Amino acid sequence: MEKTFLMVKPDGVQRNLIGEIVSRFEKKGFQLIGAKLMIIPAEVAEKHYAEHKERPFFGELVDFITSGPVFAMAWQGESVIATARQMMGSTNPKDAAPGTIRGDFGVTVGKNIIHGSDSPESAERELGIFFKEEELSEYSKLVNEWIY
Ligand code: DAT
Ligand code: MG
Repeated sequence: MEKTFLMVKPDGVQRNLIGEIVSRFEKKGFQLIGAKLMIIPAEVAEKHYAEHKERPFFGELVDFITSGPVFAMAWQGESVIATARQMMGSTNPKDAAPGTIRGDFGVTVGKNIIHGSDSPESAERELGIFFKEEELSEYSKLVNEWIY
């Protein structure tokens, strides 16, 4: 089953949106297989966002993501990578559709509430950065028979 890495950013944690965000993915039918509240060390943030190293906002992005605890999560489900991105909405909340997480709760691109892996390659890479193998729980849920 496909897995993805999702993370409530420091703004989402401070704004008490962890429960709301977890609830959306649970209600959708995806399965939580790992989670932790953590303050990201700067080196880990730089590694996570390495693809943006040359962008003018890189410094701000690293400062922001390390500015307070994040809620890092591993989720599992059919097409969870692409579907979670749709549920998050566009990167800039001003372009994100109502009903999406960024559309409902964000205002500016710098504080857009949630991160989600954008491809199978980045999901594998990011899950590897944030979780050890033994921190992910493989388990079956009876409700899956009513989803799949
Ligand atoms: P996404 O988070 O939707 O995958 P991304 O990978 O292009 O978007 O960028 C990573 C984060 O960097 C994004 O969530 C917010 C920040 N960011 C992106 N573009 C920005 C910009 N033009 N100015 C400031 N921050 C930006
Ligand atoms: Mg991205």
